[in-house]
Amino acid sequence: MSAFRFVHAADIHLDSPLRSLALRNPGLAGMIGDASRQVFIRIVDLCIDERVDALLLAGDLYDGDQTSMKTARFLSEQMRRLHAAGIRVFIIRGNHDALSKITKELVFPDSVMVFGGRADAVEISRDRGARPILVHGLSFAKPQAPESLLGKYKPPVEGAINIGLMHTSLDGAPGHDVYAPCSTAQLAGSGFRYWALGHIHKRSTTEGACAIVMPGIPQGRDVGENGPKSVTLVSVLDDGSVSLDERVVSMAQFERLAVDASGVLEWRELAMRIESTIGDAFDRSESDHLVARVSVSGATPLAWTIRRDADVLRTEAESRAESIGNVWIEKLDIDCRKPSIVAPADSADPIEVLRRTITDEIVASDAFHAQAQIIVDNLLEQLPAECRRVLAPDETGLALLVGQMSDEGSEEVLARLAAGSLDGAR
Ligand SMILES: [Mn+2]
Repeated sequence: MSAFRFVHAADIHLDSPLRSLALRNPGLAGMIGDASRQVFIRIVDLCIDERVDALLLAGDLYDGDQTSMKTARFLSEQMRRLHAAGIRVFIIRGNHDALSKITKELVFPDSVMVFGGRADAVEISRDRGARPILVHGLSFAKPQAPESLLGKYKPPVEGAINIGLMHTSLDGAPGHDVYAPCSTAQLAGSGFRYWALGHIHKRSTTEGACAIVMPGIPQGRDVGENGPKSVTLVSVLDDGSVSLDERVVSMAQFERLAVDASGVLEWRELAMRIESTIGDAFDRSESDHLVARVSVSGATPLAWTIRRDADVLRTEAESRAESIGNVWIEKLDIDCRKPSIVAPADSADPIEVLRRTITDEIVASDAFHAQAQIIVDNLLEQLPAECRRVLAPDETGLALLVGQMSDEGSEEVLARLAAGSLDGAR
């Protein structure tokens, strides 16, 4: 039985501008900046290595309409590689590249089909006796598509295997713009065998009489697009059976990593916990590079020192990441607190005596409250109204804020006094 095999990818966002976070580290910025191209080369390599019949690109191949001629030249080169290997390419435009001049002006080899703003269907030429296969597509003509595009597609050809490319936000997610909305139930009932979707950057698949695949972005661009990223290698047999094979292609994967600093007494120990956390994550990573957002939290006597020397800790984490190799620290967040010490009420430790004085006599006093209130009022006055509303939504909120600031302030003063003895631990 003859098989029709293709790679389905979407949302390549070629040469997508960097999001601010990666810019701090020029090496990281360079790697991520180049990643969308490297990943596209990998997708083309995969097509050639697997000797597939076609590559389907379901929208947002470019990030915007201001794409440079360098991007155009790069893309032409990759299209020529596919052409030389006898692999057809089917492209639709999405909301990001609806207006892109490149897809309109570039002359691609005739093995590359860019669908226009009116639905079309192309029959694949196959061996004699093989079941007919049609590839349907429709591009966004404008960056907006508030209504479903499903009704605009040509009806599926009966007896044939119909494959459709569509850029859609599906049922949509609250708070996100709607693009060519339609439900998976509507797609499933369309009579198509496979829907090659694009737009949502997170992978999802529905199998059954109609396979509906959203491959997701093949290279994450920030920590919001975390984890390994992939394309789908699809095989369709004449009996209508479809098999999906997810192939990871991401160069770098973003991950949020939590480091538990609970009970850590020495700086060295903390650095080791960070190193083992990122080392384990790198071992699990399916991409060449790991870009980590590290959050250090927990109760430790080092809490104050960690906060004071956050830059030193970041440098420490970066150098450990560098020694592992191909690991990058995108950001280091700190949320450590001092362990609550339950000292006997009659403890003679001078810091404990001071703590009792601060909490029981000073912070609890009306005079302190009146003074704190004046300081907070002065500070609030200097803030924009929207910040004031967040910090002190109402009178109770303000009282809570003052209480919380007083507690944190007291802890910090006490930590400063206690920290002297621990500084040597670094
Ligand atoms: Mn899109």
